[in-house]
Amino acid sequence: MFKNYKKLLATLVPASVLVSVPSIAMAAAGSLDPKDYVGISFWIISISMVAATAFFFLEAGKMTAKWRTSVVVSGLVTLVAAVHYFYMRDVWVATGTSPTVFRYVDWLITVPLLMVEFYFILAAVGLATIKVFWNLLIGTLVMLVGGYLGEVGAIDSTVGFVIGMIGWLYILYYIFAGDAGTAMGNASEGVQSAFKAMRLIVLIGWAIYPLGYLLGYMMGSVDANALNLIYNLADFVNKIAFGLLVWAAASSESAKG
Ligand SMILES: *C/C=C(C)/C=C/C=C(C)/C=C/C1=C(C)CCCC1(C)C
Repeated sequence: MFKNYKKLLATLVPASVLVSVPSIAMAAAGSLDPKDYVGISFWIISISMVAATAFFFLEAGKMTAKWRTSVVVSGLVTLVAAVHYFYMRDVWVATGTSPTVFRYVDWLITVPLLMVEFYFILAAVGLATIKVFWNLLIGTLVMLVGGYLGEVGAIDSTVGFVIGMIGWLYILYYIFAGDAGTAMGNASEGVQSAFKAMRLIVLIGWAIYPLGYLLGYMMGSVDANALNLIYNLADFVNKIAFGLLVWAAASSESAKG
Protein backbone atom coordinates (compact mmCIF):
# COMPACT_ATOMS: atom_id res chain seq x y z
CA MET A 1 0.00 0.00 0.00
CA PHE A 2 2.87 2.36 0.73
CA LYS A 3 5.05 1.45 -2.24
CA ASN A 4 3.74 4.56 -3.95
CA TYR A 5 4.37 6.56 -0.83
CA LYS A 6 6.77 9.03 -2.44
CA LYS A 7 4.33 9.57 -5.31
CA LEU A 8 1.54 10.22 -2.81
CA LEU A 9 3.70 12.73 -1.03
CA ALA A 10 4.67 14.41 -4.29
CA THR A 11 0.95 14.91 -4.99
CA LEU A 12 -0.34 15.92 -1.59
CA VAL A 13 2.26 18.48 -0.59
CA PRO A 14 2.02 20.63 -3.74
CA ALA A 15 -1.78 20.20 -3.58
CA SER A 16 -1.91 21.67 -0.10
CA VAL A 17 0.30 24.54 -1.21
CA LEU A 18 -1.94 25.14 -4.24
CA VAL A 19 -5.10 25.46 -2.19
CA SER A 20 -3.35 28.18 -0.24
CA VAL A 21 -2.76 30.31 -3.33
CA PRO A 22 -6.08 32.23 -3.24
CA SER A 23 -5.39 33.17 0.37
CA ILE A 24 -1.84 34.26 -0.39
CA ALA A 25 -3.21 36.41 -3.20
CA MET A 26 -5.75 37.99 -0.85
CA ALA A 27 -3.15 38.72 1.78
CA ALA A 28 -0.87 40.24 -0.85
CA ALA A 29 -3.72 42.52 -1.88
CA GLY A 30 -3.68 43.85 1.67
CA SER A 31 -6.99 42.46 2.81
CA LEU A 32 -5.63 41.13 6.09
CA ASP A 33 -5.95 44.00 8.53
CA PRO A 34 -2.93 44.14 10.91
CA LYS A 35 -5.36 44.77 13.78
CA ASP A 36 -7.45 41.74 12.90
CA TYR A 37 -5.96 39.31 15.40
CA VAL A 38 -8.51 36.65 14.68
CA GLY A 39 -7.71 36.85 10.96
CA ILE A 40 -4.00 36.63 11.73
CA SER A 41 -4.62 33.57 13.89
CA PHE A 42 -6.48 31.96 10.96
CA TRP A 43 -3.46 32.69 8.80
CA ILE A 44 -0.84 31.33 11.25
CA ILE A 45 -2.79 28.16 11.93
CA SER A 46 -3.48 27.43 8.28
CA ILE A 47 0.24 27.64 7.49
CA SER A 48 1.10 25.54 10.57
CA MET A 49 -1.31 22.86 9.35
CA VAL A 50 0.47 22.75 5.97
CA ALA A 51 3.89 22.49 7.65
CA ALA A 52 2.68 19.78 10.04
CA THR A 53 1.23 17.84 7.10
CA ALA A 54 4.55 17.86 5.23
CA PHE A 55 6.32 16.79 8.42
CA PHE A 56 3.98 13.88 9.21
CA PHE A 57 3.97 12.54 5.65
CA LEU A 58 7.75 12.69 5.40
CA GLU A 59 8.26 11.10 8.81
CA ALA A 60 5.77 8.31 8.08
CA GLY A 61 8.28 6.80 5.68
CA LYS A 62 10.69 6.20 8.56
CA MET A 63 8.24 4.14 10.63
CA THR A 64 7.84 0.38 10.67
CA ALA A 65 4.77 -0.88 8.80
CA LYS A 66 2.72 -1.29 11.98
CA TRP A 67 3.11 2.37 12.91
CA ARG A 68 3.23 4.05 9.52
CA THR A 69 -0.55 4.30 9.10
CA SER A 70 -0.95 6.14 12.41
CA VAL A 71 1.49 8.84 11.35
CA VAL A 72 -0.16 9.09 7.91
CA VAL A 73 -3.51 9.64 9.67
CA SER A 74 -1.94 12.46 11.71
CA GLY A 75 -0.94 14.02 8.40
CA LEU A 76 -4.45 13.55 6.96
CA VAL A 77 -5.93 15.36 9.97
CA THR A 78 -3.69 18.39 9.43
CA LEU A 79 -4.16 18.25 5.64
CA VAL A 80 -7.95 18.30 5.92
CA ALA A 81 -7.69 21.11 8.46
CA ALA A 82 -5.25 23.11 6.30
CA VAL A 83 -7.69 23.12 3.38
CA HIS A 84 -10.60 24.18 5.60
CA TYR A 85 -8.50 26.84 7.30
CA PHE A 86 -7.77 28.56 4.00
CA TYR A 87 -11.49 28.76 3.28
CA MET A 88 -12.33 29.77 6.84
CA ARG A 89 -9.74 32.50 6.81
CA ASP A 90 -11.15 33.94 3.60
CA VAL A 91 -14.71 33.90 4.97
CA TRP A 92 -13.50 35.67 8.09
CA VAL A 93 -11.44 38.29 6.26
CA ALA A 94 -14.16 38.97 3.70
CA THR A 95 -17.18 39.04 6.01
CA GLY A 96 -16.04 39.14 9.65
CA THR A 97 -18.50 36.36 10.43
CA SER A 98 -17.89 32.87 11.85
CA PRO A 99 -17.23 30.24 9.17
CA THR A 100 -19.46 27.81 11.06
CA VAL A 101 -20.25 25.41 8.22
CA PHE A 102 -16.61 25.01 7.12
CA ARG A 103 -15.61 24.61 10.77
CA TYR A 104 -18.07 21.80 11.43
CA VAL A 105 -17.40 20.03 8.14
CA ASP A 106 -13.73 20.04 9.14
CA TRP A 107 -14.52 18.68 12.62
CA LEU A 108 -16.85 16.07 11.17
CA ILE A 109 -13.92 14.67 9.16
CA THR A 110 -11.00 15.28 11.52
CA VAL A 111 -12.50 14.24 14.87
CA PRO A 112 -13.42 10.73 13.64
CA LEU A 113 -9.87 10.51 12.20
CA LEU A 114 -8.53 11.32 15.67
CA MET A 115 -10.73 8.55 17.04
CA VAL A 116 -9.18 6.26 14.43
CA GLU A 117 -5.82 7.16 16.00
CA PHE A 118 -7.05 5.82 19.34
CA TYR A 119 -8.19 2.69 17.62
CA PHE A 120 -4.82 2.25 15.86
CA ILE A 121 -2.75 2.73 18.99
CA LEU A 122 -4.80 0.00 20.64
CA ALA A 123 -4.66 -2.15 17.51
CA ALA A 124 -0.86 -1.83 17.31
CA VAL A 125 -0.63 -3.65 20.62
CA GLY A 126 -3.41 -6.09 19.76
CA LEU A 127 -5.99 -4.62 22.10
CA ALA A 128 -8.49 -2.91 19.84
CA THR A 129 -11.94 -4.10 18.99
CA ILE A 130 -14.19 -2.45 16.43
CA LYS A 131 -16.61 -1.77 19.30
CA VAL A 132 -14.10 0.71 20.68
CA PHE A 133 -14.16 2.66 17.45
CA TRP A 134 -17.98 2.68 17.19
CA ASN A 135 -18.41 3.94 20.71
CA LEU A 136 -15.95 6.76 20.17
CA LEU A 137 -17.64 7.63 16.86
CA ILE A 138 -21.10 7.77 18.42
CA GLY A 139 -19.83 10.10 21.16
CA THR A 140 -18.24 12.30 18.48
CA LEU A 141 -21.42 12.56 16.41
CA VAL A 142 -23.60 13.48 19.39
CA MET A 143 -21.05 16.12 20.43
CA LEU A 144 -20.78 17.71 16.99
CA VAL A 145 -24.46 17.57 16.03
CA GLY A 146 -25.43 19.20 19.34
CA GLY A 147 -22.82 21.93 18.90
CA TYR A 148 -23.72 22.61 15.27
CA LEU A 149 -27.46 22.91 15.84
CA GLY A 150 -26.78 25.27 18.75
CA GLU A 151 -24.34 27.42 16.76
CA VAL A 152 -26.55 27.88 13.71
CA GLY A 153 -29.56 28.65 15.91
CA ALA A 154 -31.59 25.60 14.89
CA ILE A 155 -32.00 24.85 18.61
CA ASP A 156 -31.44 26.93 21.73
CA SER A 157 -27.69 27.50 22.27
CA THR A 158 -27.83 26.15 25.83
CA VAL A 159 -29.59 22.97 24.70
CA GLY A 160 -26.95 22.52 21.96
CA PHE A 161 -24.26 22.98 24.56
CA VAL A 162 -25.74 20.35 26.87
CA ILE A 163 -26.09 17.80 24.04
CA GLY A 164 -22.50 18.50 22.97
CA MET A 165 -21.28 18.04 26.55
CA ILE A 166 -23.06 14.68 26.82
CA GLY A 167 -21.23 13.43 23.70
CA TRP A 168 -17.86 14.64 24.98
CA LEU A 169 -18.41 13.18 28.48
CA TYR A 170 -19.31 9.85 26.89
CA ILE A 171 -16.00 9.82 24.99
CA LEU A 172 -14.13 10.72 28.21
CA TYR A 173 -15.90 8.01 30.14
CA TYR A 174 -15.11 5.51 27.44
CA ILE A 175 -11.38 6.25 27.19
CA PHE A 176 -10.81 6.63 30.94
CA ALA A 177 -13.11 4.02 32.45
CA GLY A 178 -14.52 1.95 29.58
CA ASP A 179 -13.06 -0.81 27.43
CA ALA A 180 -10.53 1.46 25.73
CA GLY A 181 -9.15 2.68 29.06
CA THR A 182 -8.84 -0.60 30.88
CA ALA A 183 -7.43 -2.53 27.90
CA MET A 184 -3.95 -1.00 28.12
CA GLY A 185 -2.66 -3.24 30.91
CA ASN A 186 0.13 -5.12 29.14
CA ALA A 187 1.10 -2.62 26.42
CA SER A 188 4.71 -1.40 26.21
CA GLU A 189 5.69 1.66 28.21
CA GLY A 190 6.00 3.86 25.10
CA VAL A 191 2.48 2.96 23.96
CA GLN A 192 1.01 3.38 27.43
CA SER A 193 2.50 6.83 27.92
CA ALA A 194 1.38 7.94 24.45
CA PHE A 195 -2.13 6.63 25.15
CA LYS A 196 -2.25 8.46 28.48
CA ALA A 197 -1.05 11.70 26.88
CA MET A 198 -3.65 11.35 24.09
CA ARG A 199 -6.35 10.90 26.72
CA LEU A 200 -5.20 14.03 28.51
CA ILE A 201 -5.47 15.98 25.26
CA VAL A 202 -9.07 14.84 24.91
CA LEU A 203 -9.71 15.92 28.51
CA ILE A 204 -7.78 19.21 28.69
CA GLY A 205 -7.13 20.21 25.06
CA TRP A 206 -10.71 19.50 24.04
CA ALA A 207 -12.08 21.47 27.02
CA ILE A 208 -10.99 24.61 25.14
CA TYR A 209 -13.86 24.10 22.65
CA PRO A 210 -16.80 24.24 25.07
CA LEU A 211 -15.05 27.24 26.64
CA GLY A 212 -15.07 28.94 23.22
CA TYR A 213 -18.75 28.05 22.75
CA LEU A 214 -19.57 29.40 26.21
CA LEU A 215 -17.79 32.71 25.65
CA GLY A 216 -19.03 32.91 22.05
CA TYR A 217 -22.72 32.18 22.52
CA MET A 218 -23.74 32.10 26.14
CA MET A 219 -22.65 35.47 27.54
CA GLY A 220 -25.79 37.31 26.46
CA SER A 221 -24.64 38.24 22.96
CA VAL A 222 -22.69 36.44 20.22
CA ASP A 223 -18.95 37.20 20.33
CA ALA A 224 -17.48 36.00 17.02
CA ASN A 225 -13.96 37.22 17.91
CA ALA A 226 -13.67 35.23 21.13
CA LEU A 227 -15.31 32.21 19.55
CA ASN A 228 -12.98 31.99 16.55
CA LEU A 229 -9.79 32.89 18.39
CA ILE A 230 -10.43 30.17 20.98
CA TYR A 231 -11.48 27.56 18.41
CA ASN A 232 -8.36 28.34 16.34
CA LEU A 233 -6.08 27.92 19.34
CA ALA A 234 -7.84 24.68 20.24
CA ASP A 235 -7.36 23.26 16.74
CA PHE A 236 -3.65 24.04 16.88
CA VAL A 237 -3.27 22.07 20.13
CA ASN A 238 -5.61 19.22 19.31
CA LYS A 239 -4.52 18.51 15.76
CA ILE A 240 -0.81 19.32 15.71
CA ALA A 241 0.17 18.43 19.30
CA PHE A 242 -1.96 15.32 19.21
CA GLY A 243 -0.31 14.26 15.94
CA LEU A 244 3.11 14.84 17.47
CA LEU A 245 2.27 12.49 20.36
CA VAL A 246 1.32 9.78 17.89
CA TRP A 247 4.53 10.51 15.95
CA ALA A 248 6.63 10.29 19.15
CA ALA A 249 5.15 6.92 20.14
CA ALA A 250 5.51 5.60 16.58
CA SER A 251 9.15 6.76 16.40
CA SER A 252 10.19 5.18 19.66
CA GLU A 253 8.36 1.94 18.95
CA SER A 254 9.72 1.80 15.38
CA ALA A 255 13.26 2.29 16.67
CA LYS A 256 12.85 -0.96 18.62
CA GLY A 257 12.31 -2.66 15.25
C1 LIG B 1 -9.76 18.95 15.21
C2 LIG B 1 -10.97 19.30 15.85
C3 LIG B 1 -11.34 18.90 17.10
C4 LIG B 1 -10.50 18.03 17.96
C5 LIG B 1 -12.62 19.38 17.56
C6 LIG B 1 -13.17 19.10 18.74
C7 LIG B 1 -14.40 19.68 19.12
C8 LIG B 1 -14.98 19.59 20.35
C9 LIG B 1 -14.35 18.81 21.46
C10 LIG B 1 -16.24 20.29 20.57
C11 LIG B 1 -16.94 20.23 21.71
C12 LIG B 1 -18.21 20.90 22.05
C13 LIG B 1 -18.72 20.65 23.31
C14 LIG B 1 -18.08 19.69 24.26
C15 LIG B 1 -19.98 21.32 23.81
C16 LIG B 1 -20.35 22.52 23.01
C17 LIG B 1 -20.30 22.28 21.57
C18 LIG B 1 -18.91 21.84 21.07
C19 LIG B 1 -19.21 21.14 19.75
C20 LIG B 1 -18.07 23.10 20.81
